[in-house]
Amino acid sequence: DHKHAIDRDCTTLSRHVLQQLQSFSADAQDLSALMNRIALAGKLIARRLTRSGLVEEALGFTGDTNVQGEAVKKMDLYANQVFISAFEQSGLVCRLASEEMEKPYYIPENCPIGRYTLLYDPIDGSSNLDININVGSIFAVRRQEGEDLDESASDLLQPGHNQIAAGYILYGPSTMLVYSIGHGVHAFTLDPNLGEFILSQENIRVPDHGPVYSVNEGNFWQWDESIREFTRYVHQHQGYTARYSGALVGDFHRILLQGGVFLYPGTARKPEGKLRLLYESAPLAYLIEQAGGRASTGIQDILEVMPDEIHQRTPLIIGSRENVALVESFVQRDT
Ligand code: AHM
Ligand code: MG
Repeated sequence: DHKHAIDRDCTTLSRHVLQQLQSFSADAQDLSALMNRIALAGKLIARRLTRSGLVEEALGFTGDTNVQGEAVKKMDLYANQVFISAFEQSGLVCRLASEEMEKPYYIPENCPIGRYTLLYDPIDGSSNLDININVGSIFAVRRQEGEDLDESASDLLQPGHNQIAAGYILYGPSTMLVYSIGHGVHAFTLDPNLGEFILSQENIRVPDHGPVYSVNEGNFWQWDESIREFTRYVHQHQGYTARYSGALVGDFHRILLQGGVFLYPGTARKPEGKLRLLYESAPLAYLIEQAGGRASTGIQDILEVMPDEIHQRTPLIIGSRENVALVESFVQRDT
């Protein structure tokens, strides 16, 4: 009815954050403001993506390569800058670390009062940009420990358990923001008329088992024998189906909602796989655990991995508890 529809439309993201913390404490206000700024970044990126076929600056490469040696796209750069701009004059975030920046970026006017660090992958799945299919942004918030006066950011080298918020924005047929601040996982859909993220699914639980396995099987001969054995197993048993879009956020979103497993194992060329711990694997691991699922390297929980450096990579096996355990059983058989 009328009242119900109005109530639903009023459950905006910032209101939801406050509701969950049930307080007007400084922390609750901070987290609400943080999520609001992240949402703004998401809206700006979504706006540009919506028209990307028409705007010259939105497609193609810049001609530079990033720290990881990957060709930078114009959209990667734009999105990276949007997150920085969104946090200027916020007094919240002193530091941002992203896939596109070798070293963390400090916002001078927010330091040292900003008590939080934002870790993010501004555009994940960039190879999908030029063909107009799904991409995403991934983020995590950590409390800044100490003063970081020498700008070494060494306090960031902590396991994912230290995250206080994490989530992603999925730029698909609609734009969605999925987040957790340690009280379950919640999804919001951008209403383009309101320009607001409105609650669409609360307390998402990932099924204990799901049919989907999501992995780039083109790497088959690059994998360890244990992962080859796992894929042989799913080929030989009924009830599995393959889905892989080449963009982690979309592939993960499917698994969060419907169950199954996503994996990016190590390869002969990249023994740690491709995905980065601090701003790809750990935020999604935080979400999946909040939803009742699991994330593992094959031998260790992702949230327990102690990073050696900011851009560290890690093998990732993430999704439904039973599916993750099955992959682990193959990996651990060899050890
Ligand atoms: P990116 O952040 O440079 O876009 O790379 C990450 C992406 C993930 O979204 C996706 O899961 C993976 O790379 C796909 O890699 P591949 O093409 O090797 O299957
Ligand atoms: Mg990425």
